[in-house]
Amino acid sequence: MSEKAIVAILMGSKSDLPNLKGAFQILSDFGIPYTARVLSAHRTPDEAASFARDAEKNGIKIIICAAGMAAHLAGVIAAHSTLPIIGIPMACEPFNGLDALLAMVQMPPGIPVATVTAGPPGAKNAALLAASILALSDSAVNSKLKAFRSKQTETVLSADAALQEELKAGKI
Ligand code: RP5
Repeated sequence: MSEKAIVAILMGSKSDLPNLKGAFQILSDFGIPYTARVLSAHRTPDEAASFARDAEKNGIKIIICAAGMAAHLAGVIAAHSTLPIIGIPMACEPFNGLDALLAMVQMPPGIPVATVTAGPPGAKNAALLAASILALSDSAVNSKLKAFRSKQTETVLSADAALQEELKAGKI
């Protein structure tokens, strides 16, 4: 995206990127300018802290952080910024994301991280949550969010209608 980014997606490793495609897609679909960085709480602690400290003055409004294992990225970013921070636990072996979920969700009172579920579904919800926050003050994003919900409802209702037809026809 060339427009000035207002959402930043941080990932603890480039290996997280394939699981984050849904977040990029939703931000693109909603016309929300974003940027992305590989920054690690453990492997690049200084760069991660400095990104967090400068984010607000650089025009970032929301930071999404994806990390696996001992997933401290979202918490460290939240420690250095008062922007809304959304955490996505990544599923890694051997504990499949439960480790990252607990590391991310168990923030001490005073430094919140809005943690979504692990993996690709969490990535989509992180972007939708960012859109909901932005929709409070951006009517274009608000309209897109409402259209997204309507379309989703239609998709489920048409799947239900198809299921009823299959039941009636004795196919199930
Ligand atoms: C975390 O460790 C990353 O966010 C990633 O989910 C996990 C494994 O990283 P790599 O060893 O693949 O770089 O910090």
